[in-house]
Amino acid sequence: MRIDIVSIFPEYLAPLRLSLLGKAVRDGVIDLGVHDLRAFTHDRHRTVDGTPYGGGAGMVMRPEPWGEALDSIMESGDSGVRPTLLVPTPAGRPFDQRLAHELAERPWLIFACGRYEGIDQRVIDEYAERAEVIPFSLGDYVLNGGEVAALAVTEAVGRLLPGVVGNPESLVEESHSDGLLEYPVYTKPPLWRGREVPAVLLGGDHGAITRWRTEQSMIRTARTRPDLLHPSQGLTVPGLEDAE
Ligand code: 6GU
Repeated sequence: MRIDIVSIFPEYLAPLRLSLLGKAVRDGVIDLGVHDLRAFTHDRHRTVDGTPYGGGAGMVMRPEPWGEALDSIMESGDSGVRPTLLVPTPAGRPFDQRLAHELAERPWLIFACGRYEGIDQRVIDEYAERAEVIPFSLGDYVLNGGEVAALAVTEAVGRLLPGVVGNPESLVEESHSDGLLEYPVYTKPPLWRGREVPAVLLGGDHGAITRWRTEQSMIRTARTRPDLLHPSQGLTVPGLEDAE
C-alpha cells in the first residue's frame, strides 16, 4: 500500500518509522511518503494560510500550495490507480474499525493534514474529481491539526495489512472485531497484591473460558459503550438528501 501524508509539520509523522509500522515501511509493505506543504509555496514567507472570506476567527489554508502538493503527488503515481484522499477534520465521518478495514483494501491513501480552521473547500471539491475524498474525524473533540489523526489512522490501517502484525489471531480477538469491547485479560503471576486471576481462566475448560469472555465483553460494552449495543436506528432528517 502507498501512503502519502502532506503537512506543514512533517516531523510530526516521524513515529510512523518506529515499531511494527516502521518495520512495515522498511520491508516495503507500506510505501510511505511524507511531504512538507511549505515546499509547494513560492513566496518569501512560505505562506499557507489566509483570513477567512466572510469574516470570523482564525485562519484558513489557502488552496494554491495544496493544489501544487496534491498534483505533484498524484502525478508521481500510477495513473490507473484512483487514490483515496483522507481529510482529517472534526466535521468528518467518524473513523472506526469498519472504515479501517475498508481503507486497508485500497492501494493508495493520501492524507491532507490541515491546521488552523481547515482547508479552503475548493481543494476538497477539486480533488473529488480525481480521488475518492473522505473527510474523517477521530471523535467529538477538537485537535489543532490533522497530524495526530493521520498517525492514528495509518496505524489502525497499517496493522491490518498482511504481515504487519506478527500473529493474525490477535486481530480476531481484539476490541471492535466483533462489535464489542474486548474482555479483561490476565497473565502471571496467579496472585498479585492479594488479587487472584479469575479461576475459570486457570481451569482449562475452553468452552467455559469462551462463555466467560463473551459475558465479560457484553458487561464491559453495556457499561462503557451502550451505544454499541443499541445504535439509534436510522434517524433521518425529513427533506434532507445525502449532504455533500
Ligand atoms: Cl480528524 N482533525 C481535527 N483537527 N480535530 C479532530 C479530528 C480530526 N478528530 C477529532 N478532532
